[in-house]
Amino acid sequence: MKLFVTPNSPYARIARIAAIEAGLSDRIEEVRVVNRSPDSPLLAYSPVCRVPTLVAGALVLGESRQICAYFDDVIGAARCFSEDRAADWQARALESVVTGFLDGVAVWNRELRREAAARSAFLLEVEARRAERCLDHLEAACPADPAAWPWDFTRIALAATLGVLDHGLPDLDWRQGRPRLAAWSAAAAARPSMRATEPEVPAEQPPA
Ligand SMILES: N[C@@H](CCC(=O)N[C@@H](CS)C(=O)NCC(=O)O)C(=O)O
Repeated sequence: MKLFVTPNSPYARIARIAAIEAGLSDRIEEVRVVNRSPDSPLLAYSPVCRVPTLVAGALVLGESRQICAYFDDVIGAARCFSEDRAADWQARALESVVTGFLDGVAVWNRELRREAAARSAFLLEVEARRAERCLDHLEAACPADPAAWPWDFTRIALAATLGVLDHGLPDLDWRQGRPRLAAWSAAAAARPSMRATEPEVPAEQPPA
């Protein structure tokens, strides 16, 4: 299998973490691409041309969530989604907060990487407020014991999102007043899969 990634994409990081946690590293060739490059090798597979994209034989699968589900359901190697999840709407509700948080942070981070004159102050304000609301919601949902949260798609996506804040928006003191989330994040960051996928590009360079 080929997994198309960039080193700095939080979405690609979700799939990379899930692959490592599932013990699939030996079966997956990570192909690094440059987003929006007119000669990206990913264009040969996907008209969408975003990372992550998984190529497994004739299957070309985009979307981090779909790729994690493939590792669970088809490869049978991951536990990104619990088996009784079908009826667990509270779990789905939390997942939807996390993925919305990630989408907002990705927009915010991308906007900050534009030249100062091209940035939209309105967009930056909207995303800053969305992030603060999501962080407060997640602090309230976070258990006192970090180990009480399973390491699943929702939590992997949350860890990747907090990684963007730490890497791309280092002046945002998101841990202030959020001790549970801070403790959970510290525990998550220590996992080998998290350490192996830390963003590599310095924050001042354009995101990949
Ligand atoms: N919903 C998608 C989002 C993927 C995404 O937006 N990836 C970005 C990198 S962070 C990308 O490939 N952008 C390239 C482009 O838009 O051309 C997922 O969960 O995988």
